[in-house]
Amino acid sequence: MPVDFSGTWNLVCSDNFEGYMLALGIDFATRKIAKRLKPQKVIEQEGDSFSIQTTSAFRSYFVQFKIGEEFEEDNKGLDHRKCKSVVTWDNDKLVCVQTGDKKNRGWTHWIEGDQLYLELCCEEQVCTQIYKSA
Ligand code: VLZ
Repeated sequence: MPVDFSGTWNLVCSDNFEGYMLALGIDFATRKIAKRLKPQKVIEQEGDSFSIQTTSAFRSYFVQFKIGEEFEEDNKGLDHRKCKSVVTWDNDKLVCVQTGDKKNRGWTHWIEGDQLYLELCCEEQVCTQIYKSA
């Protein structure tokens, strides 16, 4: 039985989101607003199918995928760079590799205790976020 990420999750802490946004080339004004946000994630997991809705007061982002199936991401509302993404399991971690103009771009989700973790990577920057069940 794989881990179940399904649920509604609220951000409780975030480290180096600023560095991640800088690596993505997000402008100063947007970063200023974005770093204060407390996004909520609604994750739906059914077998190999996932959807992740990230909502905030400022911008929101939706992604849908199946494990092992490459899909195109537009990163609309974020940096708008298109990339080819694929999500796979690494033991109990959900690992997304986002291939495009930016090196080492991707994210990893895992659960520890009652917390949902998210590591966002771009180039040399790593942002770590922790979410708690709503
Ligand atoms: O999450 O890649 O859960 O897409 C934050 C919106 C969304 C705030 C960040 C506005 C998406 C920021 C992070 C404006 C620059 C992400 C994946 C993993 C699913």
